[in-house]
Amino acid sequence: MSDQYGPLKQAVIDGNADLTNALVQAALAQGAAAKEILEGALLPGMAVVGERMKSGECFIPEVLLSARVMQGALDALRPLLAEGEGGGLGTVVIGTVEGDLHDIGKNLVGMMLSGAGFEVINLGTGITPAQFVAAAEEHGATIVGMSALLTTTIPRMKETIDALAAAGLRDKVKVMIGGAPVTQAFADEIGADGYGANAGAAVDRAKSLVK
Ligand code: B1M
Repeated sequence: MSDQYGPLKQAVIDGNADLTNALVQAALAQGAAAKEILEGALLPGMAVVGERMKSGECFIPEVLLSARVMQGALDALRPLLAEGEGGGLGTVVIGTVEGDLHDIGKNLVGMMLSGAGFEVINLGTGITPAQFVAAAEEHGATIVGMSALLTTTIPRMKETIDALAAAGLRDKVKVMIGGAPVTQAFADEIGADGYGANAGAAVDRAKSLVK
C-alpha cells in the first residue's frame, strides 16, 4: 500500500498542495477508498513531518505547509469519510483544548464520528473548560471530546472534566480524549470515559460508550 502511495505521501511531506490534490483525485478516480488514501499516504506523510520537526530537520513554516496540505486533502475526503451508517447515535461536542491549536487529528476524528452516525459539533481550537461546558449544555451532548497535542495542554482535559462536574453535567455526558501525548493510563488517571489512539479507535470507543 505504501509503495503505491509513495508519491502522495511525499507530496504531503513536501507541502505541495497542487500535487497532493491531484494525486488524491487520481486515487479516488481509480477507485481507492478515502480511508485507504488517508491511512496509506496522508497520515504516514504527516508522521514523517512530525519526526523531522522533532529532530530539527524541518521547522514551523514547513510543518505549516504540510499541515495545510493535509487539511486540504481531508476537506476533499470529508464527504466520503463522513458517508455512513445513518444518524441517531447522539451528539458529540468536540474541540482542541485551551492553549492548543493543533486541529488536524481532531477534525479527522470529528469526520469519522460523523460518518459513524453521530451528530458532531466541532468547536474548533483553544476551547476553554467553560466553553466545553456551555457547548455541552447548549447541544445536549452525549459525548464531550477533547483533543490535545501538547504535553503542556493536556492538563486542561482534567480541568474540563472538573468543570463538567461542577456544572452538574458529569453524569449526563461521557468524556472522550485523544491526541499524540494522551494515553489510556492518562485517561484513567483523570477519569475520562474513553480514549482513542487514532480516529478508528475513537469511533469504536464512542460507539461503545453510547450502547
Ligand atoms: Co506542533 N507539535 N507545535 N504544530 N505538531 C507536535 C504535536 C510535536 C509532537 C512535534 C514534535 O516536536 N515532534 C510537538 C509537541 C511536543 C510536546 O508537547 N511534547 C509540537 C510543538 C512543540 C509545537 C509548537 C509548540 C512549536 C513551536 O511553536 N515552537 C507549536 C504549538 C502551537 C500551539 O498549539 N499553541 C506547534 C505548532 C504546529 C503547527 C501550527 C505548525 C502545526 C499544526 C497545524 C494544525 O493542526 N492546524 C503543527 C503540527 C502539524 C504538528 C505535528 C507535526 C503533526 C500533528 C498532526 O496533525 N498529526 C506534530 C507531530 C506529531 O504529532 N507527531 C506536532 C496528524 C494527526 C492526524 O494526528 O493529531 O495525533 P494526531 O491525531 C490522531 C490521534 O492523536 C487521535 O486520532 C487522530 C487521527 O488518527 N486523536 C484523537 C486526536 N484527537 C483525538 C480526540 C479523540 C480521540 C482520538 O477523542 C476526542
